[in-house]
Formats: sequence, C-alpha cells, structure tokens
Amino acid sequence: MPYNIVVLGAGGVGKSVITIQYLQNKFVDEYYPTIADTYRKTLQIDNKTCTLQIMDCAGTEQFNSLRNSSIKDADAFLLVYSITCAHTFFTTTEIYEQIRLHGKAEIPMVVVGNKIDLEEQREVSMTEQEEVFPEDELLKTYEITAKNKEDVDNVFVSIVRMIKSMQGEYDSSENENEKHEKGIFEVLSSCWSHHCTTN
Ligand SMILES: Nc1nc2c(ncn2[C@@H]2O[C@H](COP(=O)(O)OP(=O)(O)O)[C@@H](O)[C@H]2O)c(=O)[nH]1
Ligand SMILES: [Mg+2]
Repeated sequence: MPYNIVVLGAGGVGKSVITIQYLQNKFVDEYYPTIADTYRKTLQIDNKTCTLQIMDCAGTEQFNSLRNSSIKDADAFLLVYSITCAHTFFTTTEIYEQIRLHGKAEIPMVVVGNKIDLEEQREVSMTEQEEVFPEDELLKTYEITAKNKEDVDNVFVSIVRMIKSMQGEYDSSENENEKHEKGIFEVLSSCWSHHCTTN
C-alpha cells in the first residue's frame, strides 16, 4: 500500500514546484496554476522501500478532490505557505485547525514555509511559525526553498517517518471523515482567493 500524501495550501506558494522537485529533481519556473495531479514514486527511506502517492491539489480541483476520497485516504498532509505572503500563512493555519478539529486529529502533518531564497521579501518570521505550529510527534515544521533539492527531500523523509511511527495507531472512522471533509472544504473555498504572486 502506498503512503498517501496530500499537499494543500493557497495558490502560488509552490505546492506543484515542490512536488516536481521531489519527483523529478528539477526546479520549474512556471507551473500551471490549474494543474492538479497525483504522482507515485517508489524509493528507499531509512533502508526500506516504500511507495509514496503524492496528491498535488490546485484551485477548484482542490475542492473537488476533497469531496472525493483523497482526503479520506490521506496518511499525511503537507501544508505549504510562502514566507513572502502572510495571508498564505493564515490559510495554512486555518487548514491545519480544520484538520485537527474535524476528525483525523491524529494524522501527521508537515507545515512548510517555502521561498526562503526570497529573504528580502519575507513577511512571515520563523518565530511566528514556531509559535503557531509548535512541533510534536504529529507535527513538523520547516522553512525551505523549492530550489534546493535537499530541503525538499528532507520534508518528504520527515513525512514518511511520521507516517511509519503512526501506522496502526490511528483509527479514521467514516463519520469523522465526513465531518472533516466538510470543514476543510469550507475553509479552502474561502481561502482560495488568496494567491501568492512572488516567485
Ligand atoms: N523564488 C522561488 N520561487 C518559487 C519557489 N517555489 C515556487 N516558486 C515559484 O512560485 C510560482 C508558483 O509555484 P507553484 O508550484 O505553481 O504554486 P502552487 O499554486 O502552490 O502549486 C512558480 O512560478 C514557481 O516557480 C521557491 O522556493 N523560490
Ligand atoms: Mg499547483
């Protein structure tokens, strides 16, 4: 069974570029905002072979896929914001809270502040990230640039380690998932208008 990782966040923060960097080892300058796709990759992590199924969500596809089964089947969420766009940080906060509040309370999440190569345009401090997202066994945080392959790899390794340590320990019942899906849907609908334009 692959590990299902769902990538969420406001538009323009780098979700697709991070996904492509991880899978294809390249930084793409332009990636169409409407493209949403699911990718698979088999790799060695901690000397074990595993398959990741990564769902890169976009725009309305983000909502449609949430209505479908991808969220129900998620083993972990990767929440991305851009350090250059404060509103995308708040979007991440809202998505995070909805996931924790509406079912799947026990699911691993990684919160990533992307675009640290654009330090001069920074709007979200590392302190803010630490305060809003204190790390624990179900939550890890990073600041990265999608231009750096190593940064991106570390994020996915961290996700897989958390999924592994959680395996068999959480029960995602149908009812909880329904609640959860609805909550997330509402949040994302209201947040999608936020779009980061720095790159
Ligand atoms: N400078 C810089 N630009 C980035 C970075 N990550 C993504 N971008 C750019 O930001 C834009 C939006 O990225 P994309 O992955 O399409 O955003 P998405 O809507 O979240 O999928 C693209 O032009 C990317 O090249 C980064 O780490 N640094
Ligand atoms: Mg995208």
